[in-house]
Amino acid sequence: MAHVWRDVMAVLPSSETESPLVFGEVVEPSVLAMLELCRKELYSSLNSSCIEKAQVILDYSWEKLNTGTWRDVDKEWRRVYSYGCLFKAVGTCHGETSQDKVQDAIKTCDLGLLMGASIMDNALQRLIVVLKNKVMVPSEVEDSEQPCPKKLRKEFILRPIINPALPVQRVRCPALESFRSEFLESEMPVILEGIIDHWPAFREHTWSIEYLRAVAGCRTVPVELGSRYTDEEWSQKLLTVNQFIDHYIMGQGEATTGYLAQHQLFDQVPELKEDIRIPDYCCLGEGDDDDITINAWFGPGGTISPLHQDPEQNFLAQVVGRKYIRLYRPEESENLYPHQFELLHNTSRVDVENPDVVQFPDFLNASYQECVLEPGDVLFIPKQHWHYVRSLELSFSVSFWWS
Ligand SMILES: O=C(O)CCC(=O)C(=O)O
Repeated sequence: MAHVWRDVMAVLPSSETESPLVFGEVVEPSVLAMLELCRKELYSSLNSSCIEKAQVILDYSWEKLNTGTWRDVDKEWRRVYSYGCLFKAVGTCHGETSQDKVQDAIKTCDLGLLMGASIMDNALQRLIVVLKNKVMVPSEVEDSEQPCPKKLRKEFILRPIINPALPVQRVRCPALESFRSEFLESEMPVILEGIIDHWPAFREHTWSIEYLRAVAGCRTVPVELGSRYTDEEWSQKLLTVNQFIDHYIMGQGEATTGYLAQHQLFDQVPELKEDIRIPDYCCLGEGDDDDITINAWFGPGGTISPLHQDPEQNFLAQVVGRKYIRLYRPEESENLYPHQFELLHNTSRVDVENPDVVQFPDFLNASYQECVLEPGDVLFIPKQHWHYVRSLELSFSVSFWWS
């Protein structure tokens, strides 16, 4: 793997002095001294000792990131963590490099992107662009390691029977004003048709497993494991997108359900963000585009998001596959038996499609609407509306939370 080091170093300024390390006083002088030493060794190609120091910085700042609530973590510690990741990733690429080393360096950068804060003109993201070009593309890996073609994991998926008396209305490209008066102001769910057909995700870069592998296969992302986040055995794990697809979509021996449900995917993988557009209707909110949270929901058929409510307006855009969705108005909350604990008070205890009517008798009194969301549909879920979601096949949706 020629030129890895040269290309990687090109991401950094050409000399140490061009990248001053400046932190607020919350960061102790000893940590700053360690960072400076680490950087010095990087520029002097003393990579193994630099990696050791970077690891000390990572371990120390990791403690700070995990003390107290995330909101209260000082951003300076997130910057320190990012520097630790950057120096470690660059150091890993010195000398003889292998696919494994490059993959390790990408993972280190991803951890910095997930847990750290932006440093040096987005150096971690720029480093990933360089490293991604050094990783074997999936078809090369497949040709060399996987003689058998893989098939999608087969699930037994219950087909919903939609009650025609309780449908969600469908409207094609309504004008902004009519959307505002008929749906936003009256807090009425609606399926908007034809408003995302122009997304590159449906055209130039049709989203598929192969495409995801190509743009994000080597990227490390947090994955939810378990059928629903309310289950005891539910957990989260860091995996590459390729590992997630192999284990949870292609189902190589995995019985557990895995869901790539996260709000950082589009910041982590800008290629995917370029394939989508913020719906125009979001301009009816108060914030600007930066205030909108964009979430990715990628998983196999049968994935369930338990009945819950969110504090913001939501456009749930369906790109791949279909999803069954049940909606309850906020006034029904009492009939939906929300959890008592603070953390889950926005989530119902009822298993919507298989309710325990002895434990939750009033659930049957709650009126609801339901629909199947098809590729190209966008469901408007007004804020605080309870929603339950089950994917009917391999599915990729994008939701936009806005206020
Ligand atoms: O698609 C899903 O599984 C859940 C979507 C959701 O809960 C949301 O967008 O708020």
